[in-house]
Parts: sequence; structure tokens; C-alpha cells
Amino acid sequence: MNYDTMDDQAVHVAFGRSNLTDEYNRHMAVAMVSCIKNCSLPIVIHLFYDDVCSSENIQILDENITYLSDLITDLGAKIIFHPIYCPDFISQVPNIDIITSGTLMRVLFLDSVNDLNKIIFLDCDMIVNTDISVLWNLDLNDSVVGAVQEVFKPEITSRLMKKRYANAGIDIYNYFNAGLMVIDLELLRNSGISLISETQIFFENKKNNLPAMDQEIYNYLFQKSFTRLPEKYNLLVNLNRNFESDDCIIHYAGGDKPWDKHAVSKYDMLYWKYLSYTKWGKDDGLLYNLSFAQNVSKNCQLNLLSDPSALVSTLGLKKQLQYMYKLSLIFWIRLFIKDCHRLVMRLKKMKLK
Ligand SMILES: [Mn+2]
Repeated sequence: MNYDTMDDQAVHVAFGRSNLTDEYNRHMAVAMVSCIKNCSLPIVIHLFYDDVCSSENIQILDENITYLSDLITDLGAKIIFHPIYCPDFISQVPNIDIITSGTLMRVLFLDSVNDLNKIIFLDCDMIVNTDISVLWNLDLNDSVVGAVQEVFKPEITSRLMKKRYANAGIDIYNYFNAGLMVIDLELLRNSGISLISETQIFFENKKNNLPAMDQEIYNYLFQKSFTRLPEKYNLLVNLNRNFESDDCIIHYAGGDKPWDKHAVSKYDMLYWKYLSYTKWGKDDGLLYNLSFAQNVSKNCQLNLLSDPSALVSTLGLKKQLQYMYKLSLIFWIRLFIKDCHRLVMRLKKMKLK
């Protein structure tokens, strides 16, 4: 792999996918764009994906690679595609249909980046609404992994689950979310731990039906070499919608994804904001969701309006004017209602006199 001098100070960010031919490309592209738009250092994106592609999908794969490559390059960043060979045991992993081999790229990627000392792995259901270079430069205190602790509420955790975790050798009181991990690759290599064979052993020996597979392996292996990052670097918005700032990395983990429903919170709106920089931001069906969401969330309107270029490219000029017209209409109607109210009050006072 060739890096030029620019890459010496670059932030290296990674994503994993089982294939590059489904609609999750869109969500991943949005996450990538958000990352680049807010990063004050050069950025290199590593995309690890399952090398197997059916012959009828080869053309789609090529088109998608070209599109992603153009998108990222146009934004001034660099993207490196890493097709990954998945060992046979991966297809035997419990629930592999649901978690997909994309999630397991976190344990398969290491040999593809031999000349890299650090990487930040991100889920595709995340928005980086902060400068990720600050996170990149945080000290990990000689830990292999930097991650945000997941609040595992013992009172709602069933006995059975507690037992499963205990049997798997995982401490639920020191448990991190693997949606974002800063990984010290040098320390990882020096530790002598082979991620792939450890993963295989984990699945073969502990057929334990634990829910989030890659997360379980990473917790199992690195709980004792993990540094807690501030919550803002992996904000689980479906659990905490009252976080005071949107200067953070949003993670739509769990059921509610902004693209599944009409977005209502300021966090959901950020997805639409960054979508506008992609080709999907010109899709009418998606725009319906966006305009609905704009009517729902005022805060988010302000976010979008603070970046008019995003709005123009999303709505088009005509739609943007219609939108401004609606906003001003609401303003005048409000003013009218206020005046009526004042008039009524005056009349009441006159009556009293
Ligand atoms: Mn996730």
C-alpha cells in the first residue's frame, strides 16, 4: 500500500461492510461525508469489505466503488478499498445473517494495514458531527482500545444474560460499545493476540448466543486494555436524547434509525444534512422525509439554514424558495395572532373601565 507524505499526519478512519451492493452504502457514505466535512486534518478512509461478490452484482460493485471514490476524492480526502477474504468459520458464526460479515471486519482487517499504527473504526449508522482529529490525538494511556463505556443497567439485565456474559468471561460493568473504537495497532500487534484465531475460538468454545458479536469479542479480549472515552465520541442517541450539545459523534444504535421513520430530533436531522452532499440527497422520496422533518424540528431547521449550500443542493433553488415562503408565512400569521390577542386585551380593559 502506498501512502504519500500527506498521509503521515492523516487521520485513518475505517468502515466495514459485508458487500458494497446494497442500500447501506448510502448510510455509510453519509457517515464518511460527515467525518470529512468536520475534520481539520487530512483524512484517509479505509473500507474493508467481503471479497466475495456474485457475478450479477459485479457491475453494481464497480459502479459503487467508482461513485464512493469520486465522492470522497471530491471532498478532498482519500479512500482505500480493502477487499477482505473471509475464513470459512465466519459463515458458521451464530446470527451471521443478521450481524453480517461487515461487522466482523473489525477482527479480519489487521493484515491489510501492516504499515499503520492507529485506526478509528466506525459503524455505518453514525454521524461524525465533530472534529475527529481531536479524538485521533487523544492519549489512549497505553491501552489497545479507546471506546465509550456502554451503560449496562444491571437492574434491567436479566439473570440469564448476566450468566451468559459471566460464562463468556465478560464483565458487564466494564463493557464498551464497539460502534466506535480507536485501536492502537502497534500495541495490538505487540500483544501477540491473533484477532482471527481468537474470534474462531470464541465462537467455537462459547456458543453462548450473546447479542452483539464483534462487540463481545472486543470486550472479551480488551476489557483489561481499554480506555474510557468521553460519551460525546459515541453518543447512543436512542438511549440518551437529552445530551446538551450536538458537537459529538452520533450513533443510531438500536431500533430507531433516522432513515426508517420521519426524523424528529436534532440528531436525526444531521443525517439528512450530510446526505445532501451525496447523490441520494437529490432523491425526491428522501426529500419528502427531509421536508417533513424540517417542519417538525425547529432546532434542526436552524442547523440546516446555517449551512445554506447544503440546503440548496438538497432542495434545489425552487424548493428552497418555497420553503422560505412557508417559513415567512408562518411568521406573519404568528404576528397577526399576537395583534389580535393585544386587541382583545385592550377591549377587555375598556369594558372594565
Ligand atoms: Mn451501530
